Amino acid sequence: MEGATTNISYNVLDRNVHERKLGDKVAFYWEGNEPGDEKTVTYRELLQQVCKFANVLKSQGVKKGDRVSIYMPMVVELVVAMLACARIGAVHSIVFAGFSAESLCERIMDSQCCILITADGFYRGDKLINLKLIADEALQKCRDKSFTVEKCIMLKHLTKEDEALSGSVSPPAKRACPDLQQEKQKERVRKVRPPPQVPWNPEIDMCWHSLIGEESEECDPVWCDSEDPLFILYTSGSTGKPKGVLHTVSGYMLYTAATFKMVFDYHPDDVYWCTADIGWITGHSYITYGPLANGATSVLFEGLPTYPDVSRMWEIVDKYHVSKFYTAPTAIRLLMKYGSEPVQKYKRTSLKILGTVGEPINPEAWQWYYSVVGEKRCPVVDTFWQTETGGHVMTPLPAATPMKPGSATFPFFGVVPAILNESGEELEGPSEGYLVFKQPWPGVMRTVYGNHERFETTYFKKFPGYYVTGDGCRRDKDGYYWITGRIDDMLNVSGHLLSTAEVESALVEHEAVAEAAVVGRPHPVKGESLYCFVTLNDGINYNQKLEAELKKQVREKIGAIATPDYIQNAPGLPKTRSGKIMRRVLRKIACNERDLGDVSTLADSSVIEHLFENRCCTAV
Ligand code: 7RM
Repeated sequence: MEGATTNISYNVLDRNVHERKLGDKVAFYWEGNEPGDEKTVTYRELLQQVCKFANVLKSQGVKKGDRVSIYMPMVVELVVAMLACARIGAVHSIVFAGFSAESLCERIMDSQCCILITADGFYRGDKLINLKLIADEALQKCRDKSFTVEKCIMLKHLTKEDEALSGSVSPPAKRACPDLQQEKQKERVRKVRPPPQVPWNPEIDMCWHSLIGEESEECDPVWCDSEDPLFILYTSGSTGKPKGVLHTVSGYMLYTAATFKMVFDYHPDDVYWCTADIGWITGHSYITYGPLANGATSVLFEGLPTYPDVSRMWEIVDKYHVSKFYTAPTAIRLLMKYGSEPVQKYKRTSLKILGTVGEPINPEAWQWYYSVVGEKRCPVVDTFWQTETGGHVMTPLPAATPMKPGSATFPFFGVVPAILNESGEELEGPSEGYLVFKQPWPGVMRTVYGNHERFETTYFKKFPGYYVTGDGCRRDKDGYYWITGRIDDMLNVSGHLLSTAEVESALVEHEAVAEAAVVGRPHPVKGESLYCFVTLNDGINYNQKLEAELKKQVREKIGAIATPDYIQNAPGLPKTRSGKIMRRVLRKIACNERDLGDVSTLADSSVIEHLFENRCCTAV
């Protein structure tokens, strides 16, 4: 579509309001961390807010092509900020609000952002995150490395809009008529919660609400070329330096709109809920762009699946009558640990389709999701895709594709997969090897920001003529594709290539096991031996009998070759903030190597020490 012009914010907002007459339709039901803290935003209101904030960005000198760094919690204003960038042709670079100052600094500098948009702070469960404090630390780190960001816009999310901040010189914000019910609710929340620490530098810092108060509710979209950049999103690379994945306007727009519509079988009366954070690609594609392009109504959830209790998800499903629900295997396995009772406390009769993304889902977790959550009424769409692919590339179409638990089934329209062996030969029929794609599709990334060579070497060099996903894959006799996990996570035991997913799945099938992670540990004879970490279900104790049962189970399911050499009881596993198990770190623990490399994406570092202390020294 090169040479064509468009604007994605126009397509997801103006068209819905003016042409499709969806102005009064709810775009988002925002549900806060605290039950009862809620807000509804219609398409018309979203358009107005986006225009106002786009005008703010223009007033601050932001122009087409400029990069804007966004570091915000899961609030409606995060969507507003990203769409405001898109409206004026600026390139957003969202950094997940769980990242450290160091990570934020690295990403700001790599993309040379001219402005940072953040918030005072937010709560995740009981934990206060002082976002502005971290953002300031990041900007200081940038300055120390001779990169200065001169402007920072801060949303007051935990502080009242007209509440003064220490050192603040901003005038009280003008504001619309407050909704009393909402204000009362916020009051309640604020009382029991200590306020965030908000450092303030009047030379740099500006308040979101005082800025928008001045601006008009109209802002013409800036027309962009089809291939103009839309956003940069960082994804971790094998070298430790994150890659700035760059997506462009119209291919990404078309692809997220089409996959959302077909994979979730979108209907106008749906209430759709994707539990991902907008800081990840899943949130970009399937909270913001895909659903809005279809004029859908979504739930935008700020909190945690376990707060205030492990029923929260199902409570929200009933509250908003959610019909399409999209989450990650890690969340399913987490909730599975607590059994079916917290799920069955709620009706869930509105649910029609369940989706998963992020990791291979083990058949055990799939069955629980399908039978307990969906009561065998709802097709499960296991969607395989990557930050790089922009949208779903391997996925069932609900109720049309016969499912196999744990398989992402077949390619989406226009995607042509192949399985290659180590020498780059295409394998036919049932086979296992590298998953590659043979032709581009609209949503594929266009470059690594500022490093096109890295783009070529990472994805196109190993097997010239193919896009290399980096994932292993098996095709069965019926032509179904089974993602076996990242190629670098494969094990080679006595010359047999084993996927970690296979062994983990066999372990999780045992009723005592909630989650498992398997890594290779060098072995003088076998090449690699299997070191398994297992997280047990609530209330179960680890003992030798269980250990023997687990060994037996894997041997029976896969074969003697896969018999675990070591099994370690692991109450917690090292995971990225998006919930993927960091097997690279576990490999180091298995070998007792303390140099863990880059752990900036690690969600909770306290689990590491515990795992080191309880290492298995002798084979089971
Ligand atoms: C959307 C997202 C990409 C990696 C990918 C895979 C793994 C994602 C599935 C999956 C098996 C799935 N983007 N992955 N979805 N593996 N089945 N349905 O997660 O860039 O953060 O990660 O995630 O390894 O390469 S991502």
